[in-house]
Amino acid sequence: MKTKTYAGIPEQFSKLDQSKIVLIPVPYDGTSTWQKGADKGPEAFLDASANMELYDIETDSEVYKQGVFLADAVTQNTSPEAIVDAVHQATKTFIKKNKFVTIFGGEHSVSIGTIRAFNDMFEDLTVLHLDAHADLRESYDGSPCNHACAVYEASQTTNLIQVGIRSMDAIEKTVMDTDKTYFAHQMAVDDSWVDAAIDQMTENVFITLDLDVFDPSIMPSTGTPEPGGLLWYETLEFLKQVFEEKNVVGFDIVELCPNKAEKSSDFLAAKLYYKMLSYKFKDEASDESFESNFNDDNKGITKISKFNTQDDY
Ligand SMILES: [Mn+2]
Repeated sequence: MKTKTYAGIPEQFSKLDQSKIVLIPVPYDGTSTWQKGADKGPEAFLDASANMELYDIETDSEVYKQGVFLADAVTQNTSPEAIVDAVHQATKTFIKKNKFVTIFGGEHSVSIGTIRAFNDMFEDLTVLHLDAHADLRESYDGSPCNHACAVYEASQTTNLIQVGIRSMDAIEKTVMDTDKTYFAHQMAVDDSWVDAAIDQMTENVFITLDLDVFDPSIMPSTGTPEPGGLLWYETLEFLKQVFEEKNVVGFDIVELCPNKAEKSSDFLAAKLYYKMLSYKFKDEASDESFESNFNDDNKGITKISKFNTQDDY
């Protein structure tokens, strides 16, 4: 897959050393239960990204100039446990290099590994989970590393906030914290969820975004589309506010299940990824260096991670 730079950006912005951003593709679809194809997600996403304008009107920025390193894809697929482990290690490796680490799946079980890595590295982590599905099963189909279990571990180890939920099993009620869950049917009639959710976040926020959180009218190409999802601008408004008010430490986007006859979903995913980067770096001129979260413990609580630069990995 790694035959080109992310979005076709010039080589000078794609080298690991100079890049503030790392993108890890994870083409994995081992545990999906209905429509297969999320393993083709990263390729379709990269393809669409290469056909996207790189100037963002809203933020008046060209975030690719911060540097985006396209990492080798994580292709381990011998078992659900093995992929989670490989994603955990790859994610952690790049966080330790002081990069802003992003991951594109693949199905949602890969997020068990990404969340574990960020939770290892950042104090007091909030996981903001956008999804149609609660994904809170402790195990499913014989494995705790199934896509239906994507945020069970996060529910036990982090401050988990769930947004857009409209499908779950009754058993998941025993795990769910309903005070920190924003159901789609309530969000549709009352927009107070935006501020309420942000108020519940700690400073360090990791975002895990399952593309099926969007309404199938704008995002049909997912493994398990559910009616009644979020639309484009309300999602961007929410995300922009999170990036402005919190220290977003990284994010993953999962569950693009591409369909050759329907390219707009691929493009939505590409644009969403680029928007999130644009929000993250909108205040940084391209020649300034990325202020890492690790180097300067005196900057205040927002910039402290558990990571000690003296540690050998
Ligand atoms: Mn989902």
